[in-house]
Amino acid sequence: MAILTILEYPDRRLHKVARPVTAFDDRLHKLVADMTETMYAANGVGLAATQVDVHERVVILDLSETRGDLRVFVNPALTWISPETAEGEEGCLSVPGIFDKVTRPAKVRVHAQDAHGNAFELACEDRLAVAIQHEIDHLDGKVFVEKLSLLKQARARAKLRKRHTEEQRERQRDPHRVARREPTGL
Ligand code: GNR
Ligand code: NI
Repeated sequence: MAILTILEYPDRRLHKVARPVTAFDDRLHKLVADMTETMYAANGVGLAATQVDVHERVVILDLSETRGDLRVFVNPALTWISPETAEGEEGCLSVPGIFDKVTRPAKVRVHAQDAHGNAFELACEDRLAVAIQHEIDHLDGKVFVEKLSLLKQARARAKLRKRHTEEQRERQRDPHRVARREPTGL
């Protein structure tokens, strides 16, 4: 297992559209294992392969308190979205330090495969509905800040660029320090 580097907005690679998975092999299982270790290390509730610069349709989620309820979604697709919407506060491991309200369909149904290729369908509401939509957006090259006003998007880019240059300076001073990481809640 390995902890992978999480891409941070603004980074063009976050806007690539991921390809469907066709082989449910050891390589896929290693990707899922590495993504799992990376998500837990970063205190995230979800992670899309896009965020670790792998442009394949793989998502993991763990919304449990105990971090012991991992769900793997390969080739996830929404098969139904509710007409009613809900507003929720979102954060993203690829947009550290930025949290804002996003409006999305309140309930969805998702069709996906597990790591062995077995198909399943899942009805999602509340935080699960928010999280799976957030992750499928990543696979389609979309980051939640793009749902905010253009002013907020510009502010987010400015804040993160500043943060990245500060981190670069800190690394020059101490090349061995580990990056700061905050939990992203949900
Ligand atoms: O850890 C995460 N928390 C979160 C909070 C509100 C809405 C969505 C999320 S997903 C995020 C992890 C992440 O960036 N996944 O892509
Ligand atoms: Ni995210």
